[in-house]
This record gives sequence, C-alpha cells and structure tokens, in this order.
Amino acid sequence: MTITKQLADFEALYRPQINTYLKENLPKDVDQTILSDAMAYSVNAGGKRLRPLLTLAVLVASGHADITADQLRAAGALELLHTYSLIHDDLPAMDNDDLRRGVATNHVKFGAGMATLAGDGLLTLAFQWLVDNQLPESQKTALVAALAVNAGPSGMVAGQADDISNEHHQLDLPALENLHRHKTGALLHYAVQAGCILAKTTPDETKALLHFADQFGLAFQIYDDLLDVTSTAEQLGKRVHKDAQEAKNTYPSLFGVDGTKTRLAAVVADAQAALVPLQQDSQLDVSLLAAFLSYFQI
Ligand code: GRG
Repeated sequence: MTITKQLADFEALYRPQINTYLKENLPKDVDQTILSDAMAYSVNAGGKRLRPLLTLAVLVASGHADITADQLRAAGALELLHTYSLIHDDLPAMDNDDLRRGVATNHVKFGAGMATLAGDGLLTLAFQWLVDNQLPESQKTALVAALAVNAGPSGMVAGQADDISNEHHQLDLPALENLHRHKTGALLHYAVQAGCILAKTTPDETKALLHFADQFGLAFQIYDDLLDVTSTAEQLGKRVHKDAQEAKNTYPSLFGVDGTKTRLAAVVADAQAALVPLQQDSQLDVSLLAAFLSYFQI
C-alpha cells in the first residue's frame, strides 16, 4: 500500500502519540491483573489507529495542530471501543478467529470468558475516558451521545446483528451497503464526528465532513473485502476460514473482483466530491482528509 507523503508524515507524528497515550493510561490498578493484561494485550497488539487518526486529522485540518492530552484521550477512547469490537468479533460464538494482526486472538490467549470481559471492560472504559477529562461539558455530552448512537444498537451492534442474521442469505447491494454502513461505517462516522465536536466545526462543515466519513467508511469495507480475496493469509495476519467466508455477504461474493473494484472507485470518487464544497467555502485544509483516500489504491 502506497500512501501519500502528507498522510505518511501525519501518521508518523500522531500515531506514536496515540500509542503512548493508550499504553500509559490503560488502568493497571483493576482488582484482577489478568483482566488488565487481557485488555492491554489487544489494545497494544499493533492496530493502525485509523479511527483516532481520523479524529485528529479533523482537528489538524481545522488548525489545531497541537493536540491536547484531553483531545488525545477522546480520540483514544474510540480505539478502546474499536478494540472491544474486534475482541468480541473474534470470539468462538461470532467469527471464531484464532489470529488477528498476526498474533493470537484475545480468547485464544486468555479464554473466551476473560476475552468477553476484556471487551466489556474496554467498551465501558471508552465512555469513562469521554467524561473523565477537562473538556467543556458540552463537548463531553456531545461525544458520549454520538458514540452511543454509532457504537450501540442503532449503529455498529445493529450491523453485526444484521451480519449474523444474514449468513447464508445473499443480500442485494442496498442491503449489503446498509449492513456495512452500520457494522464498519458507524465508527468511522463517529471518528470524524468526534473531530468536528472537538474542533467546533460549523454546521455546514460538519455536514460535508460526515458525508465524506460515510463514503470513506463504505470504501474501507469494500477495500477490506477485496484484500480478503486478493491477499494471502500471511499478508492479512489472519487465517482465512474459507467456510466462514463463503457464509458471509461480501462485495466480491456478490459482484466479483472487477465489479468490486468498480464500486470502490465510485465510492472513493464520492468521498472526494464530498470535500469539494469545503475547499471552496471554508478555512479547513481538506487536503489531509483527502489524503486518507490513498489507503484504497488498487
Ligand atoms: C462484536 C459488536 C461487535 C461488533 C463487531 C467491527 C466489527 C463489528 C467487526 C469486524 C469485522 C471486520 C474485520 C470488518 C472489516 C473491517 C474492519 C473493522 C477491519 C478492522 O479494522 P482495522 O483494519 O483494524 O482498522 P486494526 O487492526 O488496524 O485496528
């Protein structure tokens, strides 16, 4: 994957800040050391930190290049929540995956019971971080409300339920995209929304940025589906269970590899188009957000 220099420089500056914040602020004083170990194991297992990076990108694009500890905490909260979703998604009762990011999944290392609790702990801790900080009360309330909507039964959890209910049923394109907008897209929507709340973007800017986020989220899932069929298990850092993959609704299973690439190009173009009004009518430097689309080169 070749990303633009602007994005590479941004990642090089801010990803270490996110990693350090997470490492230093995960609780070590919980009664059960094994629980803190299980939470830390997955949080520090080498994720790309895409979601907090997107939040920070909105802040940087709005002129806030010096990220405060409280802003880092709010962005980090989303990574905690994302990590919970991956731990639970990998459980035997869900996808039953034994490898993630090239290492043993949480339940393989700690057992299904402890992995469930590590996920529960991270989900709860995410909301604790959003309120336990010095941000203005109005920002805290807005962040908590937006995360609850996007992560909960109107957002990601609904998407996961839709996915599970439709295994072995072929969905059409609108139903597939509705599933993905919830399962994967909702947290990416929130990532940008959190940046808008922290940067106090105008209503017009927020509307355009959230439209960008929604197209970005869809592109992310299409690209992930494409990599699943075009990469080796070693490149993916996970074992691809062919039976499980065939049961799932994916873009390549519905449209083939070429049809999937065509759809990806159209969605990336929509995401780019969403930024155009901001280039013309706002002070935001949208080039950094546009650079995030370089993840999807095929
Ligand atoms: C269990 C409630 C619940 C929800 C799970 C997110 C999710 C819902 C399932 C993950 C399924 C999956 C692998 C979808 C593909 C897109 C995706 C979310 C990939 C993982 O995100 P990355 O690539 O992961 O940002 P890293 O490892 O970089 O953090």
